[in-house]
Amino acid sequence: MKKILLTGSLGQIGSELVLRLREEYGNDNVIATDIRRDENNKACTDGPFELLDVTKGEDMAALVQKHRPDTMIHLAALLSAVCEAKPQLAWAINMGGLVNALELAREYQLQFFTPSSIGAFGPSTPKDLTPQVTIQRPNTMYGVTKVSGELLCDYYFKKFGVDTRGVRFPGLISYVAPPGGGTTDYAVDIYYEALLKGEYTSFIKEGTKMDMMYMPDALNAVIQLMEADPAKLKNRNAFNISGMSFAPEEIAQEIKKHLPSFQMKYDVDPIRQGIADSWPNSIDVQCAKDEWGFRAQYDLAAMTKDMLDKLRIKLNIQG
Ligand code: AKB
Repeated sequence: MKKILLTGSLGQIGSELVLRLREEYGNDNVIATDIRRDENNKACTDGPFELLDVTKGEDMAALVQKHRPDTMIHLAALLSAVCEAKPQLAWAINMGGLVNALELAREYQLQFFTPSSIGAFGPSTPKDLTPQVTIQRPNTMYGVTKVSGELLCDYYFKKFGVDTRGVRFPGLISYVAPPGGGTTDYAVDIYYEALLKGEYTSFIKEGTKMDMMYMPDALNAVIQLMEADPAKLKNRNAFNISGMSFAPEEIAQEIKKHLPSFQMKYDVDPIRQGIADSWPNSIDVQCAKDEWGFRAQYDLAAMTKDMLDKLRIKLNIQG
C-alpha cells in the first residue's frame, strides 16, 4: 500500500483507520471519502478528503482518476439492524457500492480490501469455534450482502486477478466513533452509560455470546493482512478474526470490577436479538493466524480497563 483511497471514512472503522494509515503512509497518501462532511472528524480535516456517494460509480471513478491510488479500502456499508429495517436500500448501498469499487479495482489494478462480518454466518452455521470454511446461509439482508460480497471478491481475484483481501469482523468496540445500527452496538453503549448513568439496559439478552474485538486490534489486522505476502494466503475473502467472545452479563461483570455499583438491566429488542441468535457464539481464527500472523492483543479485561480510562478523559469524568 502506497496511496490509499477509502470509502466510508467517517464511520466507526474509517474514523480511526484513516488516521492510523496516515501515520504509517503519510497524510497525502491517504484519501478519505464519505457521503457527508464532518469538520469535527480528523479523517475529514487532517488530510485529503472528498465527498462520495458509493452508489455513484462515475463519481467514484473520477476520484480514482484524480488521485491515482494503488489501493482501495471500501468500508461504506449499512450495519445489520439498519439492513433489516431497510433491506432494499441495504442491497443498493452494500452491493451497489461494492460492485462499483471492485470494477475500479479491476480497471486500475488496485489492491482491494473490504470487510465482511460474523453476519455472513447464519442459523445453520456451527455455533462454536465456527470454522473458516463452513455453512453460510444467513437469514438477514446484512448477511446476504456480506456472503455475496465475499463471493464477489473471490470471483474478482480468480477471474480478473484483482488482489482482493478481507476479514470477517466481529463486533468492534471503540471509544472514538460510535457504531451506527449494528447488533453488537450494546457492547459500546454499555461503557458510556456505565460512566454517565451507573446503569445500562441491554437490548441483547443474557447468555447471548458474540465475538468482539477492540478497535486497535482491528486496525492492526487490516494493515497486517494488506501487507501480507500474497503467496501465503490460501483464503482471501474473508478471514475469521476475533479478540474475545462474551455475553452481556460477562461484560457487565467486568465493568463492575471498576465501577462496583454498576447495574445491568434487560429490555430485549426482538429484531436485534433474532440477528444475534443467528450468529456464532465464537469463531475459529486459526487460518488468519497461520496465513498472515493475526494476533489480538486485547481480551475483555484489558479492553474494559482501556475503554473506561479513555472514556473518562473523553467525557471529562473525574475519578
Ligand atoms: C453489526 O452488529 O452489524 C456489526 C457486525 C458484527 O458486523 N457490528
